[in-house]
Amino acid sequence: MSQVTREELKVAAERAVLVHVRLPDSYDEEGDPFRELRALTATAGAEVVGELIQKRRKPRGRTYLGKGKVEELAQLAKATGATLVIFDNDLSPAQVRSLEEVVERKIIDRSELILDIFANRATTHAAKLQVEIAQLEYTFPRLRAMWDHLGQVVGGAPVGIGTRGPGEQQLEIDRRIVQRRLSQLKRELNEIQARRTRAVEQRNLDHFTVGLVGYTNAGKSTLFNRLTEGGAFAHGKLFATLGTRIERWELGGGNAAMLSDTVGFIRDLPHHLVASFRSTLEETIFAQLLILVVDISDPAAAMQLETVEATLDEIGASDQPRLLVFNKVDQLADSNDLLVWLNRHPDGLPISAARGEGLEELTEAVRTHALGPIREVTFAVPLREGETVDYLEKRASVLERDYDATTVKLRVRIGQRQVDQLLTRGGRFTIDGRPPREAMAELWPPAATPPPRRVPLHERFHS
Ligand SMILES: Nc1nc2c(ncn2[C@@H]2O[C@H](COP(=O)(O)OP(=O)(O)OP(=O)(O)O)[C@@H](O)[C@H]2O)c(=O)[nH]1
Ligand SMILES: [Mg+2]
Repeated sequence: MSQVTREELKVAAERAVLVHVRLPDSYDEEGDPFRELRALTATAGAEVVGELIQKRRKPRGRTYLGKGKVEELAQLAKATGATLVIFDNDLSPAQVRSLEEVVERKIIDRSELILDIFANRATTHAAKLQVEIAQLEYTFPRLRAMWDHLGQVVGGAPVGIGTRGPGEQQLEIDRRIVQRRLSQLKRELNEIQARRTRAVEQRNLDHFTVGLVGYTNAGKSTLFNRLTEGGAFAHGKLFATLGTRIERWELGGGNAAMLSDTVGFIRDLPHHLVASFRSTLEETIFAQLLILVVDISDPAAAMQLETVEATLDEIGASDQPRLLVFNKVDQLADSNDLLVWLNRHPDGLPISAARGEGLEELTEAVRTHALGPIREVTFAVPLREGETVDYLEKRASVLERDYDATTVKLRVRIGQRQVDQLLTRGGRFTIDGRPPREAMAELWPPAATPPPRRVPLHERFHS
């Protein structure tokens, strides 16, 4: 590719040909196999000038595509004035090199494209660190392959998709320096990670915590903003959110939860990216309740839900109760679609985050989770236990009050988790005339509500 100069690789000038190789086990997007890749390409800021598809039983070793198809690709790239070819499939560094030799264009794969988007979006120190690690591990070997035979490209850092971001100054330097840089970054990230783990554990003690999770573009940030007036960045582009935001969510009746919004998931999320984004994800996925947001107006919604569930399991967030939310019901092409979804998941809650519909039901469902099973009981509290009386008056619904000189008796409807909280705070009282633990064992028999399995976070992540 002797004629390519750095000037032609400018971001704004990036013109991309998309390639999709359909393998027997690859995800089959009905009708339009390029839909998601096109959206990712647009998010990265490139223009799609051509598309090429091939069905194969397995990838061809050296070039992934068949021999004839590679030629076809080279011609298509030339005819359309493409500067870049983006594969929907992941390529090995050797495949990138072989393809670039024939096609004479920069070749990147889906993982690199996603990394590039992350690199552009990263604003916080932690996010930049995480992206740089992933880039050094994934993109660097591929860039070396490319620059090796692009020997005439001189000076400065490479530009264009797949080469941008916080790691760009490092990409042209020696492998040994890269290794050193990597260990330094990882050390720094480990420190952040340990600090965050402690913060998450503390928050889970102090509050009821709820995490929003879902495929990218499902509407998590829009919902977050609705519920908390939180001001998260919501946008019709993929990966609008890269950091985690946490805000207070008023559940009514004096109860609140801490709600967090984080990075969206995507199918085939690059392995290195998942690894390095763990500490960001951790703030959300280890909340006491997860809200899974699905955009059911998306034709690929079923695959997206599957991806989210698989990713959660993979990263160790499989213990928390989950609440399924069907978002964007206002945008459904066919209202029967909602019935189909409800049929499959009778517990799913239909909402429209954009229009603010269904949010009361959602809040109610979360309140039920936060409070635990409700019972009607009589508390006897010494009057000097002002805090306990205060808590009951504000947080439980009081049905009757009966004061004498030293004690107040309150008939209340109260949730198991609230009584737990009172005990954790060291409150002294009786329930139905008995010591609280004894009364609780009967009111909420352990068999009916198994205690959540509590594996310390650092054991799940830092083993
Ligand atoms: N029609 C409709 N559009 C919605 C609804 N909720 C969100 N959107 C739109 O969907 C797009 C994505 O919304 P976000 O809230 O940014 O999605 P997200 O899940 O936070 O996305 P990431 O941060 O990329 O993971 C935006 O253009 C929103 O306006 C809804 O209920 N109905
Ligand atoms: Mg978001």
